[in-house]
Amino acid sequence: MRIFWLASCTLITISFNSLALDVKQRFDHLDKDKNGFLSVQELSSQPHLQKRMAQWDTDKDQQISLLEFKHYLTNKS
Ligand SMILES: [Ca+2]
Ligand SMILES: [Ca+2]
Repeated sequence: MRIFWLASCTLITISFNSLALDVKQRFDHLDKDKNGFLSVQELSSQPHLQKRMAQWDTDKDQQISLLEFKHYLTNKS
């Protein structure tokens, strides 16, 4: 039973890590000037996010940070 529990924990950790990696890869791909933030221009290939930027730009710096991007990917409906 304990082994089963450990195995599921490991699986959850692995899938969580791959999701995090996927987010980072997508973010880096969009961050053309590699400044660590996505500007409105850089979001031109993501019209859905670009349109809702005000909603996801929670610190209102007019850019999407990795954290904000992650929130968008995990919460968008
Ligand atoms: Ca950028
Ligand atoms: Ca922001």
